[in-house]
Amino acid sequence: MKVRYSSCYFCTSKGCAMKVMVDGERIERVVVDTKAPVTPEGFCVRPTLAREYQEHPFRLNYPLKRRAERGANQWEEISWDQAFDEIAAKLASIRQRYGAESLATSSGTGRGAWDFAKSRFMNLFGSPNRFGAVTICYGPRSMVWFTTFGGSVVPDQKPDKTKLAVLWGRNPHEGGPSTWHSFKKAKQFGARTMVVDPRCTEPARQADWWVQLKPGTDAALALGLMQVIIEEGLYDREFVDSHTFGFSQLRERVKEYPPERVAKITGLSAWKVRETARFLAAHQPSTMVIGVAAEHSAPNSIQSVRAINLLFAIVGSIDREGGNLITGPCSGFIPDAAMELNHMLSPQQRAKQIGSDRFRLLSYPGWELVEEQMRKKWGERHPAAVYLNCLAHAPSVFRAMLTEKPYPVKALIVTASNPLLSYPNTGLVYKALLATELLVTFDITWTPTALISDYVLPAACWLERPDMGNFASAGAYPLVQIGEAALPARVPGKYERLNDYEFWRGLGLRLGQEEYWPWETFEQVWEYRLREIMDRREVKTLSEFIHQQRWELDTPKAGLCSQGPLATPSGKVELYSTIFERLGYDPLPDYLEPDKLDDETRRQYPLLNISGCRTIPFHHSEFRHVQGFRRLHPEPIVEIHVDLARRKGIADGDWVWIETPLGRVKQRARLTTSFNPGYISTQHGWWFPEMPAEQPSLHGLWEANINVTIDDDPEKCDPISGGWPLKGQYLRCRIRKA
Ligand SMILES: Nc1nc2c(c(=O)[nH]1)N[C@H]1C(S)=C(S)[C@@H](COP(=O)(O)OP(=O)(O)OC[C@H]3O[C@@H](n4cnc5c(=O)[nH]c(N)nc54)[C@H](O)[C@@H]3O)O[C@H]1N2
Ligand SMILES: Nc1nc2c(c(=O)[nH]1)N[C@H]1C(S)=C(S)[C@@H](COP(=O)(O)OP(=O)(O)OC[C@H]3O[C@@H](n4cnc5c(=O)[nH]c(N)nc54)[C@H](O)[C@@H]3O)O[C@H]1N2
Ligand SMILES: [Mo]
Repeated sequence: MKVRYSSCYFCTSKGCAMKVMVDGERIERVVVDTKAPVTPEGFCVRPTLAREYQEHPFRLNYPLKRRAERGANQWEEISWDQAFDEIAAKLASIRQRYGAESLATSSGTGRGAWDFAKSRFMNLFGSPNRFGAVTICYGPRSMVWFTTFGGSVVPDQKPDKTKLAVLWGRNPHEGGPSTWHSFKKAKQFGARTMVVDPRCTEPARQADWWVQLKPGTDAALALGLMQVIIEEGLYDREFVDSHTFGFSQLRERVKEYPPERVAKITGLSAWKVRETARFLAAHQPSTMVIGVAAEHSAPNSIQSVRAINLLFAIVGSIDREGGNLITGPCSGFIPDAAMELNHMLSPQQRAKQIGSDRFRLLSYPGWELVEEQMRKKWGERHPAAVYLNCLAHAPSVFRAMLTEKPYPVKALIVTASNPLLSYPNTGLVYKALLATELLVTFDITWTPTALISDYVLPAACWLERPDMGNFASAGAYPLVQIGEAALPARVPGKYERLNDYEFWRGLGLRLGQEEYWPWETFEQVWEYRLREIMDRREVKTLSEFIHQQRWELDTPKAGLCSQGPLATPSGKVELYSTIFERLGYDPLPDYLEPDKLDDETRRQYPLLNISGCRTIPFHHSEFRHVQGFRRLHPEPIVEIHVDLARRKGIADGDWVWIETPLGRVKQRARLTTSFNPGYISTQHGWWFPEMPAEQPSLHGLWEANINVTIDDDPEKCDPISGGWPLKGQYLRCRIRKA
């Protein structure tokens, strides 16, 4: 039996260190590599199910080509050479007829540190139309951090320093083992804890201070807290005076948010707003972990994230030991941005990025302004990768597929995402995908999206490739931690899978990109990117590096603000964002009313739907096919307040229709008292591999998938980032017993 040191990607972004015991081509056992710095820091159920997942009959093994109409589930097995040759020929023809911009790609949440390869391919191909989940997940946070602080922001929890740990719209009990363990540790060493969440989650139950605001009103709350803190003189004067830009303008803006007004918007009492402000200011430094809820709550996604960050800045918890640190890449490492070949995409092609004229922050106009600042500090090796911070607007791309406006989008390559489950307005996404001339899905397993594709290609999973956490590889944190493949991706007679790097390279080689893909394998890429660090340690190969010590850390320190200008236009923490101003947006945070709702809709669909709260063990639409996972959570659940349920004649365990003007789906009721009767909480990502694969079922795509009911109308998207609403005040619905 051998021990392999791998990076787990059963969830998103971190690449937790695992030790995989292998016997030939089989996994014996997976355990956490507790010596490494990035781990779940406690129990995580998913790695225990690695063998069932890796060997599952639902996995894709060889390239497949459709041999009947889309969705008929009839396939011909072909070689990788044939697949690449045919797809490349079709792409070349589409580029010739419609222009390079008619190729789009869809990405999900970060599931490996190979995203740079997609940007590289697309830059060389000539298309700016990479779109994906980061528009509503991490991208907004990241752009707010870059424009405000000139770097990423990470919590720096320390037993002797941290006075308060805050979870803001984040439930790590279900969705982030290491954050959950940090939260419990903070309690143990005597820090106070605070949770901002409309639902009484496990962290909320355990917190010293729980703020149960109305969904989608975080911007108003944060502005109101700043109003009290400034008016009562509770802010960190020294930090504000020395290191921030625009405090006087911010002070004027927050005057519009006295506790009484904020109370009306958030559903809290004015007393609670005041006491929350005092509690926060009295316990500094505090760490802040912001979840995805704010980013999902258009029209206030960006405004909320900005407001929360400014709140933590003025109380003095940013750039402070025990609070939160401003960070960047590890010295000696080549981060993703420097691997993307962004200079290869011409200004003319950049200007064609769909949605970038309207949503300018997380697309080329905003990214270019940020990149200029980043280069001043880090040169080429900066953390603003385009795959994280510069995207086409997904709902607008789907509309372009259907209407050819602003121009035709004829081909889509889907990698590590499942658009029929993860984007809202499934009906429209479905029609858009069917309207393409070429649809390619490159995934680890079968998915409903794969079933309607022209080519379905088998991807290596984390056990079958060397990899590093996304944050590290993007340069958001000065730590690199890497893992090796535990198992081969190709076993003659059984399967032939490629990892995502090999996939993009394979396609690139057939489209005249030979000179830009010098590294044949993903291992060679890592050796190139880690070379300086490896030379410092005098190791030659990736394998030696990993077996000696698989990580390198430049411990980030507080005090960056005093060491010279930050990577922002003013060189300071921009409470007033000059980049927002240049983009034509409000440079100060504000609370926007969801004014795209008419009274009739409000009356007919009175309930707010908090969609997609995380549940163990699933990761979005994944793992529904794996019995070990499914037994833990067999069915989709909608949580309903007992009073609402009584009014509707719904009992615990009943099937319930969730309806909107777009459609209806069914989930099973679980009665609760943990939130207000005006809301329900629905799960996302549900499909049923046990149901028929062929159209129209597509494995039960239309049964319980909450995104069937959610609108993605660009009018209701965040006006700055374009983020589509998945939570917040635009998510209205009604329910009845099925
Ligand atoms: N209603 C609602 N919708 C939501 C959310 C919500 O809260 N509510 N959450 C949103 C958020 S935050 C996100 S991030 C998105 C997630 O959106 P997606 O990332 O599209 O979600 P998944 O369903 O996990 O799809 C990922 C697919 O990638 C495949 N995969 C995993 N690893 C790899 C790999 O290494 N290579 C390749 N090629 N494929 C791989 C998996 O098998 C799976 O089919 O969903 C969003 N959708
Ligand atoms: N098990 C599991 N873990 C995951 C994932 C998964 O699919 N499954 N996905 C991963 C991904 S890609 C992401 S983005 C993260 C997301 O991780 P989280 O950010 O923790 O995601 P959620 O569970 O959707 O939402 C957190 C909380 O926000 C609350 N909330 C809803 N609306 C509001 C609001 O308007 N304001 C505030 N303040 N709170 C609100 C919800 O009640 C919920 O408790 O999880 C990651 N971890
Ligand atoms: Mo996400």
